[in-house]
Amino acid sequence: MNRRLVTRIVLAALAFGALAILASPVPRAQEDANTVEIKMTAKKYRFDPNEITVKKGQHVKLLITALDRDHGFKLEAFNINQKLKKGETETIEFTADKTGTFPFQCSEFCGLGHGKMKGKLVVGE
Ligand SMILES: [Cu+2]
Repeated sequence: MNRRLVTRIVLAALAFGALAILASPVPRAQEDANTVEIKMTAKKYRFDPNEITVKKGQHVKLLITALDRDHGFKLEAFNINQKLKKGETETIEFTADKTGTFPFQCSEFCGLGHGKMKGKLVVGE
């Protein structure tokens, strides 16, 4: 083997190694440890669960599925107003960066009980 060939093989191996590193999933342990994932359903006229408790600083991931028709999820304190399409699961993410009790409600008129379709988010220390 001549020197040039050896150099090429070494470079190819390095490139392959770099690619393997780039292609491997980036560890997100820090984010994952601080992320709380909550599955919810929405149907006339109720969110289930309708009370969510998290800790301040947590990254909240709500997976909400509207079961019977379109609904909406409005959490004003965190500037969230997401339409929920029937049969689809929407992912809503935010960081609970303040403590308190914050109401949420359906934001898509869904019938006579629409005004009562609400719940609350409790962010504790
Ligand atoms: Cu509604």
